[in-house]
Formats: sequence, C-alpha cells, structure tokens
Amino acid sequence: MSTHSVEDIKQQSGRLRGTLVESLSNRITGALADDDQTLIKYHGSYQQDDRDVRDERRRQKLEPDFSFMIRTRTPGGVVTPAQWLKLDAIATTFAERGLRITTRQAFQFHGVIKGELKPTMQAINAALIDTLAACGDVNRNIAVASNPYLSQVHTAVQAQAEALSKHLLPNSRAYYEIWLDEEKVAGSGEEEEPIYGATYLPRKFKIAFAVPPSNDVDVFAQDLGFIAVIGNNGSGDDGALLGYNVSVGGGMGATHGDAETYPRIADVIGFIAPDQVIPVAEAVVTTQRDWGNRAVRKRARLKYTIDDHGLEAFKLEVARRAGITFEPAHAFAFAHNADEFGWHQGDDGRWHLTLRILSGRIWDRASEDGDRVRHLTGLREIARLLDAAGGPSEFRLTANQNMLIANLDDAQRALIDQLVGEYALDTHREASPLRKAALACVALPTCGLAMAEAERYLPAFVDRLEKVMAKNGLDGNDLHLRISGCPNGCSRPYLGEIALVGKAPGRYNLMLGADHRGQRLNTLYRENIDETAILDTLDPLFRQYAAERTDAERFGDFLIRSGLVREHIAPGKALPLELIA
Ligand code: SRM
Ligand code: SF4
Repeated sequence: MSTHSVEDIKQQSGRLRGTLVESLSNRITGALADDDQTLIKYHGSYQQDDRDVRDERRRQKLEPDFSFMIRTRTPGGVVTPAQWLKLDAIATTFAERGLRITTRQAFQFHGVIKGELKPTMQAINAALIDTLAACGDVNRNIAVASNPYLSQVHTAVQAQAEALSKHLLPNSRAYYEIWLDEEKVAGSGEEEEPIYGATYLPRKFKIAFAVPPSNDVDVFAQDLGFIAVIGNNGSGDDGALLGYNVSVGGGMGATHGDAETYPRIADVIGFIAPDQVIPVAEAVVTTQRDWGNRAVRKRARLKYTIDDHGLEAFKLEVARRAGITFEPAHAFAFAHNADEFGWHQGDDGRWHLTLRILSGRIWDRASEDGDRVRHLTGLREIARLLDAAGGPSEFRLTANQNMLIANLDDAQRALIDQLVGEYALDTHREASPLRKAALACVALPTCGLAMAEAERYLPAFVDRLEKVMAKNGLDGNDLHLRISGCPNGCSRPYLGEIALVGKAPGRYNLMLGADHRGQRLNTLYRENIDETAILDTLDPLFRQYAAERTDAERFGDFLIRSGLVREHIAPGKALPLELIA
C-alpha cells in the first residue's frame, strides 16, 4: 500500500510515468511498486490478485498470485470483425477467462501476468484499439446507446462520442513511451495538459450518450449525459438529430454505513445543439477539475461537487466556460434501460442481432451439465465470416454487458443465424425476461474490493428467484435484477427493481423499488441478509404484487405505489416530472 496520497502520486508522476518502466522490468515480484499501481490505471490496467488462493498463498508464505486486468477504450463498444479476431487472439494468448464485456461497453482481459503486460498492450494497439484513460481520474470509456433501430442517429451520435473521447484524452505521451516504445523527446514528463492539468481530475469521470426511447446506457448514473433529441414534429426534420438534453451529477458509488456517500440520479440542465457537445463537455470536466473535492477522495465525484456548490451555480459556470446559453430541456421519454434481444432492422434496412452474454463473459468452458460452451469459438467463426465478406458489419457491445452483431445485409443474416444456432449463442431464446435483463459485476475472484460474489453467483441466484416467482404465478415477468459484490455499484445496482449489494461473503443488502427506465433509485429494504432471507423477504412481496398490481404495472413501481417501499428521493432525487413526457 502506498503511503502517498493519490493527489501526490499524480503530481509527482512526470505525467503518469512514475517508475512504471522499472516496475515492469523487476522480475523479483509479480507486482508493481506501490505508486505505480495507482499510475497504471491511467494506462487502462489494474493490478489484482487471485482472491480464491489468497489465504492459501499467505499460509504458504508466498506473495499473492498477482496478475493484471486490462480494459480497452472503445467508445460505444464498437469494433470491426478484424478487431474482434485480434481481441480474441489476445484473450486466448495472454488472458484467463476469455473476453469480458463491461457495463461501459469496454472489453476487459483478466489474469495477464506482469511479464506479458507489454506484449498484450502492444497487441491491443496493433488491433488499432488502445487502453489509454480506460481507468484513473480522467474521462473513462464513453458509453453510447447501442440502438439497433435508428441507424442514422446512431452513426451521428457514435461519431460525436468518438470525437469527444479523443478530445478528452490526456496529452501525456507516457502511454506511447512505456508500452509502444515511442522515443522520449524534450519536454517528456512535462507535457501541457490543457484540460486536466498536472493532477488530472479529482476522481474518475463518466459520460454517456442516450438515444430515447432506450436508456440502455443508464444515462442518469453518469457524471455527464447527452440525451439525443430527435426531430419528430412532422415539420421536415423527422428522424434528424436536433441536439441533446444535458444531464450532470449522476453516480452510483457509496460506502456501507457512510451517509456522506450515496448514489445520485443526474439532473437535466438544459438543451444544446450538436456542435456544442465538445465545449460543454470540456466545461463540465474543467469545472469539476477546479471545483471538485481533492481533500476527501470519497467525496470527489462530480455528484458531490454539484451538491456542495449547488446545481444552479454549477450550470452557470459551465455555460460561462463553454460560452453558451442552455436552452430549456426538451421533453423526453425513456421506455426501458434493458436490451432488446434478437433481430432488429435499422431505418437504413440493415440488420442487427442482439445476443445475450451472461455477465458479459465470452469464453469456451465446460458448463455445469457437462456440455461444452463454445461462445468464444462461435463468435470467432462469425467474425471470420464477416471479416472475409468486408462491408460495414461491426460488433457493438451494450452497456448491459451484451452485444450486437450489427449492420448486416439479408444474406448475412441467414449465415449468422446458422452459426448462432450451431454455437448455441442464442441463449436469449430460452432465458426468462428476468435472466435476460440481470446484471452482475465481476466481483470475485479478481476484484480487490469485492465483499461478496456477484458474477459467479448470478446464475444460481436467478434459478432460485425464478422458483419463487413461479410459485407466485410470476414466471415470465420482466423484472430487473442487479447484483454487485460491494457498494461501489459497478452493475449500477441502485437502478435495479431488485438489487443485491454485497456486504460480506454470502450476505447482501436487499435494495428494492427502482423503475425499469433508469430514472428512479431503489431503497435499502433489508440489511446484511443471506440468500434464504432474501428469498423469504421477496416471496410475500411477489404474492402481493401478483394479487394487487394494475395492468402491466412493474414490480418496482408497484412497491412504491403500494407504499411497501419508501421512494428514494434525496440526495439522489427523482427527475422533475415535467421532463418525463
Ligand atoms: Fe467499477 C472499481 C469493475 C463499471 C463504480 N470497478 C472497480 C474495480 C476496478 C475495482 C478496483 O478499483 O480495484 C473493478 C474491477 C473488477 C474486475 O476484476 O474486473 C471494477 N466497473 C467494473 C466493471 C468491469 C464491472 C462489470 O462487471 O462490467 C465495469 C467497467 C466499466 C468500464 O468499462 O469502464 C465497471 N464501476 C462501473 C460502474 C457502472 C458505469 O460506469 O456505468 C460504476 C458506477 C457508476 C459510477 O461510477 O458512479 C462503477 N467501480 C466503481 C467504483 C465506485 C466509484 C465511486 O464513485 O465511489 C469503484 C471504486 C473506486 O473507484 O474507488 C469501482
Ligand atoms: Fe468490484 Fe464492487 Fe465493482 Fe463489483 S461493485 S466489480 S465488487 S468494485
């Protein structure tokens, strides 16, 4: 553990270089020097250790089983078939447990050992993908609605997200020097960082672009959100991107038992034109850079800056820095924050197939019933086919850890269907709505902050929850479940109609009452309970829901309307009603 504060480490790092080169060449340990463990995050990697063997290795007086997680910067999660093939090869050569789709449309590789970090980074870059700023106190991977319908809007919004992602990259050449052997030049270590300054941001920063009616990116969980406004007034601008409603101050992370920290729903502060995205984003980022709390790290996210300084003052400062005036926000309506599986045809006639990927983990492995799951191989075959065909086909990750095979013509659709069937990639066909929408963060064994299982626990918990639902006549009901191994909220659990937030091994806080559109936070209902208690708590609530719900009323909405769960208002308050059309 470093004895230096994160602010000091950043300040003294020579623009994110630290002693990473020396740390990487030290063969005595599988770990990096303490401060370098902080700095490598800005390069898109985390030092981790296998927590399944941590105690045993301690008993044997061995150092922890260190390895690294690497995360890509893939705005909107879009990659070509050729890139997919390269990422697959990297996962197979250097990583354990395949390719992992994250809740921000990035790929993660787990289990890369220190000696193979540099070749892995080089291989990722050879695929024309980088990992720069995928972690750390900077702007992270930008999430974009995966949108299988409005193809032209998707293209426009995706292009804006990519340009913004580039604009907000750190200026330091450290990444290129350390991983790609770029020559050092005069001024290395002192590069100007016009957006970030020498200490970068007080904390991580997250942006998403949403395209209603889908809120698949959970825009209100983001520091900064752009909600596309599409012309539909019959005046000739139908289908065109008119601009964006801007939202600020969303966030999920909290600490158990610490009321100073909390999840927060973002506020909508006004409407801007498409060409104002970059100036507004830069103004939000630099205001957070200058106003954010650098003394108390757990209060450093933008959501606290806004609550401490006041929304109006923050909005005025952003408008001043961006040189714009916010127009009143346009009405918008989100229908859901989950993915819609199967084939969809875009407005340009091309086809998109949304596949469910359980907790985003794509790998070949033995299944519990002894069969072999061959999803990595199946997607490799699909990528080969599409790569050989050329054309605009692409893979698109979703912020719900699923994926699209996108931009296909009629003939390709038939071929893909065949391969999807052959490799049993169509798990969405059989899965219940509950299972299809369920999210779980990585948690054990790699996440150093996990207090309980999440990804590995999800399938078994869903099996049992389905039984309780069936007992109450609710089988087939669409219900959003999210599990996180700790209160940091990487699966955005506070937006789940039902959420389990890890407290200790096998024990969770049960949160209830969010909506299914990502617009209302849930509330703590029972603290620190085990699976039996969770199911016993839900059973009578399901019974009452089945008996008393109004037509099509969702579980979360029912719990709030019936008063069974108290609505979570402050500090993560509900959206102003007039904005919900
Ligand atoms: Fe996260 C930290 C995994 C999305 C809030 N998150 C971590 C770390 C790096 C643990 C650590 O710091 O040592 C986890 C690595 C686990 C592993 O072994 O891979 C981790 N977070 C993930 C991913 C992979 C979860 C997943 O199952 O997909 C997601 C990667 C996203 C990406 O591609 O960039 C991921 N994390 C999120 C989200 C959801 C989102 O961004 O939409 C959140 C909540 C939104 C937010 O930021 O408020 C989230 N992660 C956190 C936090 C709490 C931040 C806070 O404000 O308190 C931490 C801990 C921290 O930063 O100190 C954290
Ligand atoms: Fe790890 Fe907690 Fe994030 Fe899960 S929510 S990945 S346990 S930090």
